[in-house]
Amino acid sequence: MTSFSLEGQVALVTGAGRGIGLAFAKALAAAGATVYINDLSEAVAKTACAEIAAEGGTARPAVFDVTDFEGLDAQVDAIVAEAGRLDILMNNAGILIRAPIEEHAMPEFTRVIDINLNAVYAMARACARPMKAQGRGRIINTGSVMSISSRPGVISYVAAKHGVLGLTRGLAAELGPHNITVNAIGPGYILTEMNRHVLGTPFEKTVIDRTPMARWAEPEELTGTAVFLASDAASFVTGQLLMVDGGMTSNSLLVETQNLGASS
Ligand code: NAP
Ligand code: GCO
Repeated sequence: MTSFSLEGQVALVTGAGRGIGLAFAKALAAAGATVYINDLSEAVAKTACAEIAAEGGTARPAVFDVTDFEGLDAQVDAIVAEAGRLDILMNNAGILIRAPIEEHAMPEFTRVIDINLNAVYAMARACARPMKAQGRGRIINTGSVMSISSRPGVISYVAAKHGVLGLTRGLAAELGPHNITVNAIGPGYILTEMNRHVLGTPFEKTVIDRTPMARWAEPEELTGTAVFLASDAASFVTGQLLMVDGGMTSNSLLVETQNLGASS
């Protein structure tokens, strides 16, 4: 069995009905895990399960709102009762609101923080229980370039994703003695529903100009990092944020201009 194999393991991916979460779920299933697909919609979750089954994988729906904080223990217990274990949690569910601060009132700010940060903690806390009993676990949080940088118009998202980095480090410290690793993946700009509204606007090229690889990425380009962190190959990796951003956060200038002066 290769150290990248997830055979015999059980994973829960939140927000896995589409986009990055669905790509994560498909990759974990392809590596051998039984994957529980969390989404708000039963129909969406079941469709995702059918797609994974069609690819030869095993997936089950897990329909709940990650902000139902009081109900999460029961949701996790139901998965463990059915599957017998829970090895991997991918905290992926998230939303984004793009608005200037004047239009970014507390209800909007709080909703983003609840889903993108508070639910990450609540899910980790609920899943750490069976992982501690098993003596092993993997928690992988979806961060962002906005975990270590910012831009105008997404203030609640920036706050939440910076918080995800802190949670990742804090949970790694708390859970390391229990052989539970906690890491985050920091995607760059990915072609999903979350960004549908900005594609075809000048913002699309703005991103390209600041990305050394000069393009947006597909969700599937994040999945190798997810399988690595979930597998035994990453048994001593914890508390880390792995950026998968085409070089954006390691680059300070507009790509189209940063080569100027190279010949001097
Ligand atoms: P997406 O296509 O909008 O998918 C978000 C998923 O989260 C959907 O399946 C959605 O369910 C689910 N979700 C939202 N609120 C939920 C809740 N309260 N309970 C359970 N599920 C909930 O977005 P995405 O681009 O795949 O983003 C996934 C994650 O990656 C997010 O954490 C996002 O911040 C992060 N990220 C995205 C990018 C990017 O460029 N796209 C870059 C960096 C990080 P429904 O389908 O039912 O709405
Ligand atoms: C935005 C984008 C980003 C990406 C992602 C970048 O409007 O700036 O949606 O926030 O979703 O988080 O890593």
